Amino acid sequence: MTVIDQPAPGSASPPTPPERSSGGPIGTALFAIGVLGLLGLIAGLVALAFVALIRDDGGGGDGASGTSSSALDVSLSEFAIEGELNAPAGDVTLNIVNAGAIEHNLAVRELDIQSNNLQSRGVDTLALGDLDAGTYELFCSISGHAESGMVAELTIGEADEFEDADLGGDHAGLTAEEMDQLMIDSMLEFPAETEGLGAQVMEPEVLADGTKRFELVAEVIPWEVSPGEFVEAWAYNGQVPGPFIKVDQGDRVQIELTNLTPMGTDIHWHGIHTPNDQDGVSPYTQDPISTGETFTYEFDAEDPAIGMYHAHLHSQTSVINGMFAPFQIGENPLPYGETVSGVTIPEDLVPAWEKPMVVNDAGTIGLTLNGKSFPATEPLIIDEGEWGVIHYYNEGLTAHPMHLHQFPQLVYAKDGIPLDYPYWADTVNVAPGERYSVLFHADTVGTWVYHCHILTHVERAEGMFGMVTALIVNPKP
Ligand SMILES: [Cu+2]
Repeated sequence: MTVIDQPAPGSASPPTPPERSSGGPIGTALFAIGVLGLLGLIAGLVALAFVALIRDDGGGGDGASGTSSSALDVSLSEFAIEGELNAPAGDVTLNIVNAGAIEHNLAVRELDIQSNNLQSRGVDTLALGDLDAGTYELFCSISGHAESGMVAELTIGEADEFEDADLGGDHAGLTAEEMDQLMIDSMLEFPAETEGLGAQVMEPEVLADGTKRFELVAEVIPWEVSPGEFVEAWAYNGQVPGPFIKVDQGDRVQIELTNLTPMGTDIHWHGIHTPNDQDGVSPYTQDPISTGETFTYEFDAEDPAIGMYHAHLHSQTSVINGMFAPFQIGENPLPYGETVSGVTIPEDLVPAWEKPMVVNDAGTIGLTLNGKSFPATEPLIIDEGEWGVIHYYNEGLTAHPMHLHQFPQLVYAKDGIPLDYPYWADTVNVAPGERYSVLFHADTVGTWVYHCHILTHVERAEGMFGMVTALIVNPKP
């Protein structure tokens, strides 16, 4: 636990300080992130100590081998087998979850047994029986999956190797100090540059009759989700999230989609009023747009909306893999002049900026904010005293409680519909399909962590990742 005694950044050098290009505010951010990580680490170490106690109890503490019992969590995805792949000799059970988008299973070559075939999010338990020390090959037996990367080694050690602090997971054998360092190093990488930026506002072509025309191409592309980690994204115009389409109320809108993905598709305008034949739900309202085909949507942007667009056909593959984007009609009215829980929103408020925050948690994109995983997530930067507006959009499979340190968020619209009674919250839970619009007042200088509060969505043994960024409040210029 040497990290507790570490001086605050700036007052002394932390052990093996990484090179950094940014200065003071980031330092504060890192300290704040460090506190968050530290809390997680402490919780983790307490849990590990507890596990160690149970193991001592079960093993009798007399060095007897073969009496240990381990349950290991193993996760399947495209195309990897990850999780706890170490255990002492003894009875071993695998708790398997398919965290991927397509069907997988888990087989053990030396034992000639395998789990059921699991659909996405499916779970199974595989009892391996009493295992001797050695290595065992795990693989997915579905054709082509092992060759694509779904192979892993399960290491079973001598029972007494595990009597001391066992940090579990892929890091058995690392000391607590080494585990601290992994976490700290991962956090000091923020903010990291990656290729590609999603949700960029798209300029329309304006036709002679005033119609605003947008062209979209859906295709599978390499997408750098975190530094050096490229995934096969299903993207509109090479972006995840796809281009941000903004139009005015009363506009005639035309959107041409060319499908270069391997499966049929369509676009549903989520939260947008359209004629039924433009709702984008093949085969009910149109034929699927096959690979290589083009289809043009056209409708009047009647009502103000904070909406989204995404594929509807094969959504469990295409949407979670990246085919989602924000769509806005008109201006969204702020609660000007209203007093909410004692705080008055200025009559003449002009926010410094208004930003989309699209959350996802599945498919090839995984746990991300605007298509990027920490440390590649974009820091939000604002001057002291300014107000900011964030629109949340959930295109994933589970809810995310989005927690902004220091500044309460005024929830003033739900799914683009202004609330008669806005409310303040420091954590806003955003379920799949939902949008929340929030306003905050950046009245305190510093770098403030901003993250999903499901802690496994922001940390793993290797360090911080996923749904974390920071709000950087600079002193008034
Ligand atoms: Cu989350």
